Amino acid sequence: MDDDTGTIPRQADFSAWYNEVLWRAEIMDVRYPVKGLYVWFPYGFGIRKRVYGILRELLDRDHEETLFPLLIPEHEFMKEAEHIKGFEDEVYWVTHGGLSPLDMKLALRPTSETAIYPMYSLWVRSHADLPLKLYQVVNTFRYETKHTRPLIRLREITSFKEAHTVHETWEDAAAQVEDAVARYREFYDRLGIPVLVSRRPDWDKFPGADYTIAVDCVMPDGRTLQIGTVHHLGDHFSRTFSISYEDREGEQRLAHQTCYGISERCMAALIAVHGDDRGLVLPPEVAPVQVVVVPIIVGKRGDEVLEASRQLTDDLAAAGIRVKLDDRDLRPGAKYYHWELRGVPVRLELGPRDLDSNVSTGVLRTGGVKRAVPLSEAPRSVRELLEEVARDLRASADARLAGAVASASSMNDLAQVLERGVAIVNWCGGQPCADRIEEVTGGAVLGVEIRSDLVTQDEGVCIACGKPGTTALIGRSY
Ligand code: A5A
Ligand code: ZN
Repeated sequence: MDDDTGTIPRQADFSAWYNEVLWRAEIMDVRYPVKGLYVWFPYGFGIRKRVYGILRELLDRDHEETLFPLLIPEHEFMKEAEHIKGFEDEVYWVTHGGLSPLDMKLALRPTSETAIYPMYSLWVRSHADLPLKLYQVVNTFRYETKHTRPLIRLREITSFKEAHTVHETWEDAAAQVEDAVARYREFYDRLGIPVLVSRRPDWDKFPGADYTIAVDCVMPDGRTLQIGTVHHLGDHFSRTFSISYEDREGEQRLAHQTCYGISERCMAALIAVHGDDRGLVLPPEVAPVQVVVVPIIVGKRGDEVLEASRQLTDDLAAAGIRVKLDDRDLRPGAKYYHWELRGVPVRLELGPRDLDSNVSTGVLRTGGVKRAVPLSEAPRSVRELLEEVARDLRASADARLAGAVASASSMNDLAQVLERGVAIVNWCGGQPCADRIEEVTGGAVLGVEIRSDLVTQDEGVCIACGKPGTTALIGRSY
């Protein structure tokens, strides 16, 4: 991969920055010859593996992982009317086996409700089987017609984590929705990504849901990205797919369901929210390389420096830190650039002068002063530096989000706020007003019942019609 030095200004042109970083930091190769399909480079996949490790860890507390088929028979896919309406123009169909037309068309799953629920109908018998909480991490296919972008809008989503739960009552399912939202919040906390949570307007909810709670983040250009959704499915699907259970009194009852999903958009958020003009900046927990050791070999003491660098690398590795010794025959500056681009949280430089003081010089990817790392207790000292990077990352992401959210009380205000972020307005809840807001300002109603410390919920008049309204979040979204 080419490794020219030079910065990539993020603020000036976020889209250009994003594409450049995906390529140069070896996250995705966009040259695959099918639109909307992209290839993971091993380095990008190494980050993904750790990010999804966190997601699995959080879900494994009380869910079980499973795996359902990719192909869904047409007659199952076509059962739930709203669901079909929502997805029919996005489905890829398999129509042939070799040269023979299939007698039953098969859908490539755009999501797996209609693959999973016929089986749930067989599995759920009694209240003792509930709650049922399963998830899978799979590829799904959506024939997206909007502009496709790596990790953001894909036609093959490669990392679709979808959970599907079954409960006795509507209230139990509602409680599961809250639980899932809390779990997603925790997931994004671990990645240092601050989020805005809100309830989507009815016309924007998942096809076949009672309501949808969405998790959004704000990208550096001020546009929002939906990075997770949690749906209360009520009994829409349990009616259609006959998912019922015998209650404690021996009565047959319809079950209530939820589902919730996160895709590799979480990787897009990770890259975009933390990155800077030098490239990626990775939270230590998900960095494939947490520390790079760079020997500064000048003059006669090269062997000595190299030997000490090897020892330092071994000590850190033995303590379970993901460390790499960069002993390539390159200028130190070129090595710094290489690892900064790839987001490595801590760099340790070791030269003759460091050696004389029995230290290595620690440099944080998030900036700030250099720190002396005593060679005699390097693992402890480096762990502190890694924690500092995680704290720095979170603090600057929080500050940027706070700077991107502002209230607006007129359409003019709103248009201005939307130029650099998201707006808090009062809105009557009517679709005509949402449409007008979009026409005039380009911003869409993201949601109501916003859950964020940055937003206080109150009553006021609708920004579009002047009738009574409640707090709503407006944004331009990806
Ligand atoms: N069965 C439920 C979980 C479902 O499909 N929900 S969803 O349609 O809202 O998708 C879940 C999440 O996947 C979305 O919140 C969004 O973050 C992500 N997503 C949806 N379409 C995507 C696409 N084409 N490319 C990348 N991510 C996508
Ligand atoms: Zn209104």
